[in-house]
Amino acid sequence: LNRRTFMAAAAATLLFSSVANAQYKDEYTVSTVLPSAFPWGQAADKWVELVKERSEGRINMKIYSNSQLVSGDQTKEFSAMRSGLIDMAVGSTINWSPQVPELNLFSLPFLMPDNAAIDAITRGEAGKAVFAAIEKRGVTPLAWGENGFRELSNSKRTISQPSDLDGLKIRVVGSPLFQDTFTALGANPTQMSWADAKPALTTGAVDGQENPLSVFDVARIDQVGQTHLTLWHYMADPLVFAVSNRVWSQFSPEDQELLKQAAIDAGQWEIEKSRAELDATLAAIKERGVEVTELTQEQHDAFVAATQSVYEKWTPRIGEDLVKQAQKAVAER
Ligand code: X2X
Repeated sequence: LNRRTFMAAAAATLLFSSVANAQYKDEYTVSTVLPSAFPWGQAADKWVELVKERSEGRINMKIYSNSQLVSGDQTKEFSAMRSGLIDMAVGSTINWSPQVPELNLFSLPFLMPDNAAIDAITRGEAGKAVFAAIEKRGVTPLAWGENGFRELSNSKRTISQPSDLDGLKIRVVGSPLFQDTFTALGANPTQMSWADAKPALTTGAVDGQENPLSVFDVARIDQVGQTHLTLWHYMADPLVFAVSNRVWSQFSPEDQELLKQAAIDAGQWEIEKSRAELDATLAAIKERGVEVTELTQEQHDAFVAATQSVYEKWTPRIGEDLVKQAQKAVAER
């Protein structure tokens, strides 16, 4: 061996061994808001299980639910992942929207009338643009899941038109967009974490809340006086399976692919499962005596008209092109 060949071989060996021995953590943290009793938690469980199986135990992930890694403040989850405090998460677009304004897209009232509309956005160009926006802010998105269409409940009265919301105190989630939606409808919105929501409903500090039927059902929201439920399908929050960029770059390309495919499979599984369970969930809720209101077309249109100001204010923040792209995808679904 001449000297030059030797040096090249040594460098190659060094490079190879540094990749092959890349120090993986014994365990990766996965943050969720909702635990295993909910479809959301089950999505994370499935991801962890598939990764463990397919990596033959090389990659281990541990779920920390109830936003415990961010002391219950779900709106801090994205920042914690970006800074590497959390390795991975299955998170709601709502909770990450304070850091990724593009995620407010899904919260625009009545943008997505049905499941096909959600899919048209997430599986199309708009979905890609949203993923690019997440990535740009330090987190690698891998796949979509679903929390579900968020329906409105309250302890006071039947809600079938915007004026029925007049003065009602409604607990809302993370993004200021929700303040605007409920203010436009004449309600009195209060932003609080999921951890604080049930106590606030119990004491009557708030009159109402909005969440998917699966959450209403499993969390037994009917037991804290929420006896009126309006199926208005005003928005749905997709879930995103994601990894902190700091952690992502430490995985070999093969393991990145493994993590991604497992997330795609877990997401698909969870989306199908939670959609399939919806009818039974609604039946169970009715069985418990909750008054369920469905809107006529005319009533629905009144809610759409009453929330137009949200589009005017938020379209520039989300991005004009992205909103148009999404609306086109929905129209052509
Ligand atoms: O806080 C909520 O309402 C929940 C559980 O649905 C979310 O994290 C968006």
